[in-house]
Amino acid sequence: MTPRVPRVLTIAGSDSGGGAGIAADLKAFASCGTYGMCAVTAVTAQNTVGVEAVHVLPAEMIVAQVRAVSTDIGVDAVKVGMLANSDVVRAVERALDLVGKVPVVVDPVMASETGRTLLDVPAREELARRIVPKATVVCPNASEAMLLAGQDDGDLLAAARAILGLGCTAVVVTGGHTDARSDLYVDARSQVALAGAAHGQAAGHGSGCTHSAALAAQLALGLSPLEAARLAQAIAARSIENALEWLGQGRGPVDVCGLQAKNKTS
Ligand code: PXL
Repeated sequence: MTPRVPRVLTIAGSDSGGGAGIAADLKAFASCGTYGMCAVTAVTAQNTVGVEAVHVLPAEMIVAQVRAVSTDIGVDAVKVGMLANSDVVRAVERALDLVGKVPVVVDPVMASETGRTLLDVPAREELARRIVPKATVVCPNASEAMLLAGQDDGDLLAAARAILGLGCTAVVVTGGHTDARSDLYVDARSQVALAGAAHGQAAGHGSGCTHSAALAAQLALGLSPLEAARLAQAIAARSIENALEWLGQGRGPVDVCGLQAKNKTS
């Protein structure tokens, strides 16, 4: 029998610079050996320097994209990224009900690395109440974890447990941007520090998207949340090592495909 390729859907924003959002997700899905699909929530006019404009898609258009792929192609796992506002949060809540019972990874994107708000403040509470309970894994970075948990004390373990209390199965607080360099995995029975490799701060636009997309792909491939979190951390770290630092005037994007190595002449 021909082995089937798992089908993974990202519901997220587009980055015209190709570094983050659906561009990062689709590359990560492909590099994991899964088939990628995308339902766009918002279009950003963006480069390595910053976000110049954001256009949020109508709720019905977001639901229609998810309906189109789930009724025909089928979906084995979902990644949720940039949600922009409460209308989008509600549309994605409906869309996830259309997809049915598959693993869902939620990357609670709040802002771009350059500081542009990608989720408005009223929508934070709706994300916590409507989307997080549907998640298999929620993977905030440290500051997103604090905002989602409604804390400001820097206690990442308490924040992870508070997010778990919202109804998801597991939480991975990513540490790639911090000095700790390790991810914190928490589920109902365990808490594990996933030690990560040190990497520079200069490049890495799209590292969070790549991490959460790789995690969704690994769940689609049948790994447990903890195994998927370990592998996604390694994939994200490698993409940062391979970041295209020279691209653009700002923070260069990660590269999950290892393009530079492929283009090297011997
Ligand atoms: O890294 C968070 C993120 C997610 N989604 C989109 C983005 C960014 C960061 O810039 O542009 C579309």
